Amino acid sequence: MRSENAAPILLKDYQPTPYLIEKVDLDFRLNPTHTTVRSKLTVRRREGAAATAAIELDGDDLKLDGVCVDDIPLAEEEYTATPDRLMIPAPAAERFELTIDTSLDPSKNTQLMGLYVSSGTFCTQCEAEGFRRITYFYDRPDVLAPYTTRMTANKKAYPVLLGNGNLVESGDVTGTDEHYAVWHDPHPKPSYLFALVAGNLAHISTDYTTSSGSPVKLNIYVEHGNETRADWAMDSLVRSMRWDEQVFGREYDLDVFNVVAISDFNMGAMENKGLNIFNDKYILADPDTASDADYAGIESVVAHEYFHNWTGNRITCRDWFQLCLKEGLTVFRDQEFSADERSRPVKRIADVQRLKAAQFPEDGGPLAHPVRPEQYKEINNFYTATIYEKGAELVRMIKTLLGERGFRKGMDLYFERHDGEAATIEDFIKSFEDATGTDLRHFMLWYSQAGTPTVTAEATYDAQAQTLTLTLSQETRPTPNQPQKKPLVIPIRFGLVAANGKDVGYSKVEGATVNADVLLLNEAQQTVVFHGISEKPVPSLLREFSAPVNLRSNLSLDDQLFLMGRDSDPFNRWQAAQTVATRLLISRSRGENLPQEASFIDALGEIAADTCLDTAFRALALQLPSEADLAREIGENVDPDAIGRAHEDLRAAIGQRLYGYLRDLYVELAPKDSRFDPGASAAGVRALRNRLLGYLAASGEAEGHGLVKAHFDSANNMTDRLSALVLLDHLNLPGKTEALAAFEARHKTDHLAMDKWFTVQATCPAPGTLARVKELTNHPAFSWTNPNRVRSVVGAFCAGNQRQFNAPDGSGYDYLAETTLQIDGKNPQLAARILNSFRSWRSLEAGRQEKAKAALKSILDSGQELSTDTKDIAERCL
Ligand code: 0A1
Ligand code: ZN
Repeated sequence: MRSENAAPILLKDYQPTPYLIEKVDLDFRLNPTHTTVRSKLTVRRREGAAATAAIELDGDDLKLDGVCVDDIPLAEEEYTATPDRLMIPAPAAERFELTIDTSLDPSKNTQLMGLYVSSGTFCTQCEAEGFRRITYFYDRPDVLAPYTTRMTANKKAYPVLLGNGNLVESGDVTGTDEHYAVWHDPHPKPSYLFALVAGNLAHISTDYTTSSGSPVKLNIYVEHGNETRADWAMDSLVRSMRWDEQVFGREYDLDVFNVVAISDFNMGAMENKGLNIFNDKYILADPDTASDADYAGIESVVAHEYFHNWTGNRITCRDWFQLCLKEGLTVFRDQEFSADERSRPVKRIADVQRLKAAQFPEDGGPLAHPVRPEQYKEINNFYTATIYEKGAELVRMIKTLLGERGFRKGMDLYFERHDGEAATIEDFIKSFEDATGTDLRHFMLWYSQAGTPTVTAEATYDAQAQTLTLTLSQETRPTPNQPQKKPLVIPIRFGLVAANGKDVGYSKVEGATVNADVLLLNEAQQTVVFHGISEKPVPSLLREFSAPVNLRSNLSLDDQLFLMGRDSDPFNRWQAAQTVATRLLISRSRGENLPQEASFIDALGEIAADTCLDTAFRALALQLPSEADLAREIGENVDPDAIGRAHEDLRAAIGQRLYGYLRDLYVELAPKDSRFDPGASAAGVRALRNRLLGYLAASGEAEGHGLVKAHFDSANNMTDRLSALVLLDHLNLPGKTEALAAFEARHKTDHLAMDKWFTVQATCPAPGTLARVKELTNHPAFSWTNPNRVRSVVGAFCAGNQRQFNAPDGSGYDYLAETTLQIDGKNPQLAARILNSFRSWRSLEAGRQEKAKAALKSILDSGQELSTDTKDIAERCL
């Protein structure tokens, strides 16, 4: 485990390596407890580098068995080796072959970085710095080389041997029970994209032909018996490949594309060249075990990893500070893919919900950092919502600023210029500037300035002058290391909505640049006047959520109710409903009821029944902001119990006022036959029906409670079964115990379904949940070494249970501190990630703040040696 007290790594210190690696040849002899690796590197001194320059390679926990230069073993005094460094002072030749032998014990690798064993299968994870746990190397993204990988393993135990690139040779090792395979990847790549897999796996295959006619074999490898559960992932892969050809003009570039599902994985999936490795959660699906959210998640993660082939692999990052270059861009691409495959407004709402739930709190707390950070202590801690989701928002804003055609021209130029290179954000932005002749210098500030801007808008209408004046201002609060903030370029998509719901035109505008329906706010304060407006409109601002900002406006609740019913932009209809609900809920949490509540509930009823709207959209519009959303909106002195009560009360009020109406709609929407269709429109109907059921359950009506149990008992798919189970458990409805037992009995051998059963219980808002969480960690299906299990119990409790994690006695905080310490010794990445649940502690009321702070301190003061990952998060949180 890395646990050094190192100084931070700084962007401004970037230096290229003095040597280049022209070619990498790896030879693995795979054995679970003793694997040997021979790495032969063709090394050349970089032009201009001093002849005296040492070659200094990275390692992590390595055991060196020998080093040769041009096949001659080096004597011990000719190099220095520690587990984390290999240094050869000034090699005499300009070009030479360096051979390094290391040996590993993959069975003991609990960090799941480097080479490890998951359910008997050898697999690797090298991003960001895992390759150095296999062999000494320049383990950094700007050192690119073609790789050849040879693997030898027992044929019976490991019949499948996979590597990057194309298979060039395979066969039996005569006279032994072993076989071998040689894979060659001709595309130069950095070490973080290296991968191998060896195991006894089943697979499904499809033949794909690229738009220019090249045949590609697509394979998805899973554990035996799971083959049919990979069909949806394969379908998603084929659609992603076609979409990237059509929308970005990007084709696949090898003879084979392999995907492997693994059950022990720290993250979602990994884009290794030609050999993507996935957390099995993002591959396996069938109606009985996967919810609609899982189907959508698989589609987007499969697409994401595939899209990395161009944005990440063909063009990679110069250094890890540029991580958003591949991640923000690839998230943007996968979001656009899902928007095209499903409903664009629904996808946009879901993405914004995720951004606000995950990124806004990060940007507003002690872990805030720029989309392109300037320093880090532990790169693993920078795979964040800011790099990914806010990074995607920046790409989306570039598209909004340049328009569809300008954006595509810029992307084409970026691919043309930088293919085969390790690039920077400057290179990316320059491609757009050069392709369109636009100056994006001011836009660069979005990459370097952390924090979520708050945009304030005040509208006043002058009937006599027929003008609408918008007074706009922006402010970004200080974040760690950035006390002073500058005004950003903020594209605000807008419309001025007349009483009939149509956007009104205007004759001219003063005070801001407006291109079509996009207004540019680029100063701290701007007064914008629209002329020639004959009736008082209601401004609909930030349509489609055109910038990642908090918008505050002087629109009344009645104006918001109007937009909720009439805006032509579906995103802002949803947003208006959220804004009204937020105000009602916050008032309720302070013991006041606003008079607009009844109108709001009636407006929800209208949306519920409006068949002109997409069903998935109706389901989203009927969803109240979460308890966490409300805590974020309140921002300080937060009392999660008061928020929880307000939430429960408003749900009950909606259920009661609309009971008969929603029940009839619920009955009307019942599926006509029992066939399961995972497509977006059938999923939309399920989402709406389950939302209605939620209100019927919250109403307190005995009939509603009965419907929930019947819904559970008759469910023929996971979405319906799980929705009903959540209601039974969280509202403590009759039938809860039987339902939990029935679910467990049905799914006890399926770890992904059991994760849902764990999470339902861990997120129950009732007192007693922490005790239940502790019990669940002793359940036979639970394991402390599997990240999915830990996240489904501990992670779900800490990140998804506002009331019980934040229990006023501090018990939730103490539990998180203890479990972090317990996990840290085995899997630092996992420990650090769950510790992120402390990131908003400063916004709580004083009593809870004190308890949270003490728990955080207890981690640093425990006397236990901490990983760099956990120490970094704990220190920054404090
Ligand atoms: N590049 C991957 C994310 C990823 C990062 C680090 C990992 O190490 C455990 C694994 C995966 C992606 O964006 O999908
Ligand atoms: Zn990614």
